[in-house]
Amino acid sequence: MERTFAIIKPNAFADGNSGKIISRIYQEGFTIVGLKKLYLSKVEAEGFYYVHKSRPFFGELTEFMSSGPCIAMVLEADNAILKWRDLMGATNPAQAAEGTLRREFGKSLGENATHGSDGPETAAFEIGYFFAGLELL
Ligand code: FUP
Repeated sequence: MERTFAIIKPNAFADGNSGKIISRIYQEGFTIVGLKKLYLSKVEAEGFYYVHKSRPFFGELTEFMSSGPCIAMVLEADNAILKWRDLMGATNPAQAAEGTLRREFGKSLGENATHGSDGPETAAFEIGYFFAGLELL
C-alpha cells in the first residue's frame, strides 16, 4: 500500500464539486486516510508550492490556492501516487483525457480542480506539510 497527497482545489470546492470528486475517489478504490477543509493563507500556499517559487506562474498559482477553501486529503491504495495522477488527468484540463477529474471539473491550467503528489518524496513532504501522524491513524 502506498499513500499520496491530494487537494480538491478552491475552484472545485467553490463549484460544489467536492462530493462528486470524493465519490470518484471511493469508486476507484482508494481509502481516505486523512481529510480536512482548509482556507490557506498566501504564505501557506507559497510554502506548499515552494519548488515552483522561481517560476513565472508562482504568484498567480499561490493567489488562486489561497483564494478560497480547499480540501486536503491523504489517499491510500496500491500504487496510489500514479493511480491518483491517472484519475486526475493531464495538468491542463484542455489536454486531460475524457473521464478524468481535471477534464470534468478543471477550468484552466491554473484552476485545474485537483492536486496530486508527483513522486514518493513529494508525497512525504506534502503529507507532512498538512497532516500530523496522529491524524492519519
Ligand atoms: P501537476 O503536477 O500536474 O499539478 O503540475 P505542475 O507541477 O507542472 O504544476 C503545478 C501547478 O501549477 C498546477 F496546478 C498548474 C499550475 N501551473 C500554472 O498555473 N501555469 C503553468 O504554466 C504551469 C503550471
